[in-house]
Formats: sequence, C-alpha cells, structure tokens
Amino acid sequence: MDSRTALLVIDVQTDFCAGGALAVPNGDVVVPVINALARHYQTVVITQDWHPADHVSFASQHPGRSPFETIPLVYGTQVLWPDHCVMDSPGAALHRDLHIPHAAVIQRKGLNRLIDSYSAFLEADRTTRTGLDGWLAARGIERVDLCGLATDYCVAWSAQDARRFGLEARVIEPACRGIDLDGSLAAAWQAMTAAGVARIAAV
Ligand code: VGL
Ligand code: ZN
Repeated sequence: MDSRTALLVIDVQTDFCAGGALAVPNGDVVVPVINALARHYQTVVITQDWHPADHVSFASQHPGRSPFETIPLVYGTQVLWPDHCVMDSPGAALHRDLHIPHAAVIQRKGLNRLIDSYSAFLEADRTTRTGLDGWLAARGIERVDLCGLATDYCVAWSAQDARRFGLEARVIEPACRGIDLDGSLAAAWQAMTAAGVARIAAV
C-alpha cells in the first residue's frame, strides 16, 4: 500500500467477540483477515473501546433500563449497551489472536464517563477530538482504510468522521462485522455512502 494510506483497525476486542459482553455475530472471523491485511500497510492504528465501569452508555447505570434500549442524553440519542470494554478488564483487551506488531498507535476512546465515543476521531458530543486527526496529518496520511468491529457503530462513525477531517475513507467489508440492531447495518452503509466513504472488498 502507498505510504499515504493508513489502516484503522477498529475495536477488535475480547468483549466484541464470541463469549464477550457485547459479542458481534462472527466477530472473531475478522481476526485472521485483519492480520493478513495489516501486512500491506506501513501505518496501522488500532482503536480500543475503553470505558470507566460507570460509563453513561451502560444500561446498568440507568435504573429500569435494559440493554439495546435508547435514551436521550444531552448530546443526542444514546443506545444503552451491556457493560463492555471496562478499562483494564479482560474483556477490553485486544483479541488475543490479533497480531499487528508494527501498529504505531493504540487509540483508546470512550474514557469520558459522560460521553460515548464510537468514532476514533470525535466523541459523541461531536466536538471533543481524540487527536487522531492531527496524528494522521502529521504523518502525511491522506486516506484511511477501515476494518474491524462493529461495521454499523464504531467502523461507520470513524469512517464518516475521517471524511469530515478531509481524509479519503474506504471500508474493507470482508474485514468487518456488524451488530445490526433494528436495521442499523443498512442505515450505516447508506450514511457512509452519502458521506463519500467507499465500500471495497479487497485492497
Ligand atoms: C461499539 C457499541 C458500543 C463498537 C462500541 O465498537 O462498535 N459498539 N461500544
Ligand atoms: Zn463502547
């Protein structure tokens, strides 16, 4: 791959795989696919969903609410999730078979108790930057290719925000899996396409 394209490996973590707290159907399947893919890139960024135990996105923090319901929060509608990716817990670890020794950065996100962050670039308030845009710009990166979990949440939000920061963005579909909550997968592809994100099968 040319040196101006980076690979973003989104949230390939124990909790999003089989047996995890928020398992994405067939999430594990992407691990060997991504290991092989990453060898084509000089610049690889891994993201890690990383929440405090009392995070606002956890249904457990909202008495009477259940996982997968939505609630209004100050920054907009929030899906309530099972407790997942609690910082430093085993479920928050990168998948044990993910092997990308040359990844330069692990970008954690979702650390603020009061704001979720599906995106690797911007928290759910749509204002607070993680700083990843600046890191990529400093490296001369002009395009990001995205893979990982989940297609319809963290991959989709990261891809659309990459466009917002002036990057080309391509989602490598066979290296992603979705949650698909109430049609969220189709909606995410529609939103990504509208934002100018390319949907590709291989690099
Ligand atoms: C994710 C739901 C909650 C994801 C993270 O990685 O797609 N989804 N937190
Ligand atoms: Zn999360």
